[in-house]
Amino acid sequence: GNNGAAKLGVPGKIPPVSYPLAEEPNEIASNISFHAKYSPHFSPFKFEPEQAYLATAESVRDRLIQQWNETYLHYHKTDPKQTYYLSMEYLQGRALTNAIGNLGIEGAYADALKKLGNGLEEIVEQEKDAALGNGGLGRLASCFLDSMATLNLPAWGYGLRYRYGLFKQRITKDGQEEVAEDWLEKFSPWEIVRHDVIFPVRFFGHVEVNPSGFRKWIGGEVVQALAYDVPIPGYRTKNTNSLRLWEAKACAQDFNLFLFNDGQYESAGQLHSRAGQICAVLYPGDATENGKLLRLKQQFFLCSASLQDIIFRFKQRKDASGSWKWSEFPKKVSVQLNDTHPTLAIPELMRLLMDEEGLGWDEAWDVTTKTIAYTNHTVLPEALEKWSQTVMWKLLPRHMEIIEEIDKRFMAMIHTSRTDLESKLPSMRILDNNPQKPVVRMANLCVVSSHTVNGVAQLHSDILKSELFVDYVSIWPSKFQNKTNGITPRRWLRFCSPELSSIITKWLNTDQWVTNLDLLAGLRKFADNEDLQSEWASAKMANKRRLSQYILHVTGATIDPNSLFDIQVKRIHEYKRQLMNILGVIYRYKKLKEMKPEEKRKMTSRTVMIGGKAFATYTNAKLIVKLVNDVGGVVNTDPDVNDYLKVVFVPNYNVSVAEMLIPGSELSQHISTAGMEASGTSNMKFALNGCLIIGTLDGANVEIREEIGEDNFFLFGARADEVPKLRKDRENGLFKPDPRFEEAKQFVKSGAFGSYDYSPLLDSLEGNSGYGRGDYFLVGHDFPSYMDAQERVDQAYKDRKRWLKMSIMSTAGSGKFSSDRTIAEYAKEIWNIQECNVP
Ligand code: B1H
Repeated sequence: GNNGAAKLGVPGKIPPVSYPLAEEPNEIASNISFHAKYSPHFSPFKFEPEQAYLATAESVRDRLIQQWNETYLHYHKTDPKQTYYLSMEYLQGRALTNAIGNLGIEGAYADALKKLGNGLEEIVEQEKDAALGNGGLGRLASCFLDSMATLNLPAWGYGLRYRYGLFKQRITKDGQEEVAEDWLEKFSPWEIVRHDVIFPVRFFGHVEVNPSGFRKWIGGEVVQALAYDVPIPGYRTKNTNSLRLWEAKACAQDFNLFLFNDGQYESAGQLHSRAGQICAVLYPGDATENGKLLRLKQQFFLCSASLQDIIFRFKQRKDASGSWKWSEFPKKVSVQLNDTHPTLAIPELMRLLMDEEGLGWDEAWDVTTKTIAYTNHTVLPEALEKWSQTVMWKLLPRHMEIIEEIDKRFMAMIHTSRTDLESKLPSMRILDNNPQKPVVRMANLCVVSSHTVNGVAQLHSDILKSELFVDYVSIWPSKFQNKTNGITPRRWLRFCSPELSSIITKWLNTDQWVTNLDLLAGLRKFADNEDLQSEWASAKMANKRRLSQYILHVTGATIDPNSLFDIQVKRIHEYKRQLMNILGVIYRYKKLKEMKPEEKRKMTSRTVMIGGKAFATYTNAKLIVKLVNDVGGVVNTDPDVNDYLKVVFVPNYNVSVAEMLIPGSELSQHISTAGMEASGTSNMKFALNGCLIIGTLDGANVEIREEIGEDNFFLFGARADEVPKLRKDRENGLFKPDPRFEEAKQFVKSGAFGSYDYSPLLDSLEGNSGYGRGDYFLVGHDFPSYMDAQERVDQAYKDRKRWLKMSIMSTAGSGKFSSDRTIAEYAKEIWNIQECNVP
């Protein structure tokens, strides 16, 4: 055990440095040149965009480090309660524009780069996305980090430093191909390796019981967790928090020199290569669980390293007696679990408190349950984590003992004080002892062991209380909360659409909306104003042109900025119903082909863009990608329809692609089967950018529609509470398909888009019942109302004034969806932390 984090690294202990942080463009330019010359990444004789980006980033990093050190010291001195956000995923995207923007030095840096012969806009394109996440859950974590820093909250993010993040998507003639994405290939300037912060993490081994009954986990394999800190600046505040990412490392003593000298090179380095596997790659599943041992190792690695670090920091704050009281721990520490992926923090905290610190069960349980809170992000059964007990006993024998004990005590509580729930116990228990495949139900462990459980949108939180966790609600009615998701207005409006931002600032006569998004409501009274409308339209047009250029560049497709830009971008999943979108497009295409020229001329011209990644083994998701590409191939080369319809598959959707697409969007589709999308967060980003939504009453759509007004939302489809009956009706042969739906499917079957075998997709829409068959996602049921809503979209778009008004009303009604609001609610109602402003 090497607990080398003993030194704090207080910046004040370092002798003063003469290194001014430049303010003025000439100084900044010289600072950038300094890095180009002395930070040894490239030859000093070359200063092309790549070198310019890295040197600029390093110059910005100097400022971040300055603020970050001050923040760390201030938190250390004032010792407030702190929050630790544990997440297996962070979808950070690019950092440069965000850092410069949050620091408020955009202008000076742009000028400095101009002096050096570069444009800020070009060099930011050099940065690779940090894609250490899959989709909404990971991006939410990143938006939360931005808000926590901006609100001056003493908070840390903890995650893993994956060598390879989410795969890069290539589109070939066979559809999606996955390629490893090497985001660290040429060094990341945004992380600071902390050789002074390193903790041992154990796997396997066994439990030893000493004569006094004291239990201890020993043996097995030990890897080291080494910290990398990513500074997270708040917007126009000194507070700069940390995202601490762990990397797994073997120790030098694990390298077998004897074997190496004997020529057995692979065996010699075996422990090193096993340690290297832990952080090698992000698990790319988005809503499916797949019981991989390596994934469980990753989860435990995150939990153990983070808790050791948290406890280490807690112990540094000794009281007057030179010691600490464990009962004080929940007054200094709050831990938030981002879904069940870091559930092992529960038994690990219990173990550390009991076996390492000597607390008894009751005391340890009290500390643990007062410290930990859990956010649920999905009700999809296949995404609810269940780990094999056999695997867990092998990998984490002591933790399994603790989990068994939690399960036993939970049952005892039911038997003594809630006999009315005894019949529910089999599904409420943490252990599912089904002899075929005994598993641990991670969500149940979280509910039983957390002080607070929250869903991510009102509808989702209601479903948690009435369905998934219904039986627990009567035991702990006040444990369950809602925290509707949010997005950071910095990245998702201020920086990604400077054009629209200036107009908003001008009409609100303040830029305070960037940190107080409710102020956007002030735009409502100008929604009919012709001057605002025309400025609004030109900003949107500028963004549409920029997007058209991008689409041309990445796909070769020419699209018309005067057409309606209709976008659906998100992970490809059957419940998100990209299939309904493309079937609607197919129907539209067929009708256009049948129309006479004068009929066609009355049609609203559309460019439909669809993008998203499919999980590599998710057959139907990959088929959807293929179908969209094939439809595009036919439609875009058909001169009969080209003035009225284009279909583009946007490859490799990620955070920076989103920053290009969303500002240029006019209509976006959020069309999941009601009850299945927990919240959605891109819906908020689109609405904030004045994009209208066509959507179902699902997730946060419900609240968005409430805020922006039902007249400004194209609603269709079944409600969540109708879904079970509709599925039953279907089983009972009561479903009559709409002729438009039949026609669209038939057109695909006829080979209009090539001879590729789409039958698994089309078959999923047929038959009687079951997940993946019998149209479980109700595409057929919702299709007619979807097409009617699309008809309303076409009509609305023809009335330019009406459309612009709706667009302004969307932005004006988006105030609630700032992650600043979400985080302020977590801070007050779950974490009980206060702001801690760095002077
Ligand atoms: C969400 C996930 C998820 N919910 C399993 N659940 C994963 C599940 O790697 N895995 O195994 C990864 C991710 N992701 C999303 O969370 C919801 O679908 C969205 O509706 C929601 O907006 C988002 C943030 O709350």
